Amino acid sequence: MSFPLFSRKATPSVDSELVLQDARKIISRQISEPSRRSFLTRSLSLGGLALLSGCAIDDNDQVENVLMSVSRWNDRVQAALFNPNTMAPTFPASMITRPFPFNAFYGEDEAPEVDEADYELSVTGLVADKKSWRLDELRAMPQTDQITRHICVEGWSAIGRWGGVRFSDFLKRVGADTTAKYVGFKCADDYYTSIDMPTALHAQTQLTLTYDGQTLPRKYGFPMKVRIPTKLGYKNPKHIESIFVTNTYPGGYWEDQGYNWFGGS
Ligand SMILES: Nc1nc2c(c(=O)[nH]1)N[C@H]1C(S)=C(S)[C@@H](COP(=O)(O)O)O[C@H]1N2
Ligand SMILES: [Mo]
Repeated sequence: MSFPLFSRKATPSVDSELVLQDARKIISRQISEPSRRSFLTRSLSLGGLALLSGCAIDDNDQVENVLMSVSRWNDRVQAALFNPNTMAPTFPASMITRPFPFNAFYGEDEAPEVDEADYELSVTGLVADKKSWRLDELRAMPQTDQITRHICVEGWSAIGRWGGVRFSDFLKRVGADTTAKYVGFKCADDYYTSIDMPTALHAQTQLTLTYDGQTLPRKYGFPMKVRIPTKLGYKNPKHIESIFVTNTYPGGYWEDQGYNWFGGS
């Protein structure tokens, strides 16, 4: 995938204008409100970048650190701008993308095969009820439905229909400490990611059990995924085996390789 801010440059010396261009790009990509965006990108200077990161920009290692700290700074800006009452757009059934694309860090035939009979979702960390969940117990909870757009940073987006349990209902049911900072996810394919608590409690964040009215197919994350239409594709974990609530930053598979952690869409 191409995430310009984190592309490694072959040249040993640093072109400060390029660093700034990259930083401006990531900021404008991640801040959707036009006036704030143009203010932030116009006012960003190399000195400002150095100030944000607390270090001088004179070699490539430093640049990596600076870019990483710009990304963490971006997390804070995005968290501050996130409005829990703003809904992601929804669409009519006629606009559903068929076939819906598959994506993972491997090919489609390598998607994990999880056996429903053996499946147990573990729920740990800052929750009152640490019991494990079976699929039929999740199906017995009140279900919701959404037709929303999934946006992948690799350059595609698609509209799909997902059904399942409102994630805030689930968090309440397990007695999650909703003042905690993070909810983390571990998946059957060694993928992992984490989200901020306000996003976990957002009305459209869904513990997803169906795709297009059918049991969630293997390629789209059987037995369970979490659908978060306010976030980019890589923050929508499939094949989830464990959910935990924590105040310790859990990172993520792509986030630990430089993708922005907040990852708002
Ligand atoms: N477990 C798991 N979840 C994952 C991924 C993955 O590789 N493994 N890839 C992410 C990325 S980058 C995208 S775009 C979406 C793709 O979901 P889809 O196959 O339903 O389109 O899954 C996300 N969740
Ligand atoms: Mo993606």
